[in-house]
Amino acid sequence: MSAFSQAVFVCAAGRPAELPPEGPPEIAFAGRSNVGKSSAINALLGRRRLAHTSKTPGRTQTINFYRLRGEARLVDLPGYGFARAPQALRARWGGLVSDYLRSRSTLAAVVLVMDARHPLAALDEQLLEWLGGTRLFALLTKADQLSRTEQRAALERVRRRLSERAGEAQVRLFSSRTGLGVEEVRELLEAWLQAGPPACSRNKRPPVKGK
Ligand SMILES: Nc1nc2c(ncn2[C@@H]2O[C@H](COP(=O)(O)OP(=O)(O)OP(=O)(O)O)[C@@H](O)[C@H]2O)c(=O)[nH]1
Ligand SMILES: [Mg+2]
Repeated sequence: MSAFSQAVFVCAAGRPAELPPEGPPEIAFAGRSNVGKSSAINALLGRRRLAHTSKTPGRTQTINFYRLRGEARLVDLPGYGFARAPQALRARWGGLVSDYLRSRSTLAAVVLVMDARHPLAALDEQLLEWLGGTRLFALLTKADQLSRTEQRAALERVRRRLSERAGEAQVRLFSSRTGLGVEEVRELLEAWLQAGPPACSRNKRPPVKGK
């Protein structure tokens, strides 16, 4: 049976003090607001509404932890770049997310979720740079909105960009709506979880600008 079946919600952290203790390996889903992070988690877990989703950007406001079979966790992060959120809120989410990504020693990989129609936006590039050699999975969501030709072009563009960085990386087209990529992404993430955090890539990250 897949590690992704029968997942359960563990907790939501709105402040660093509310994060659950480090333990099992974690895979965190990061990306701009509204790209489909929470929807991707639901699709991978085979659940419709375990993670809350919304048409309006800024739905996920806490770091939400889901436990898989065998203890590993998927982690749903608040999105970045939500321009209409008040400055104070944006600063709080940004701080919470960057602290988590920077300091979590049990982080096995980051899934960078991007809209396949416009991947590698400025904030995605910033995150990429900042993550250094962290093991990375680029998920090009909403691929159902693109033609085959456009899908191939997006995939190629992101693949080329990721080949320039240090650290292991994968990229796949994905659709929470049609199920495109779901099974394959599950299998690859499961393999990464079994492998645990890579030995030294976490040390390669440069300090965060402005912190
Ligand atoms: N067409 C299409 N729409 C999608 C897909 N995935 C998500 N959506 C839609 O995109 C919107 C945002 O989805 P969410 O999963 O809430 O996005 P999020 O990245 O978690 O957003 P925040 O929590 O605000 O950062 C919703 O209206 C979803 O129905 C997809 O694969 N295809
Ligand atoms: Mg969300």
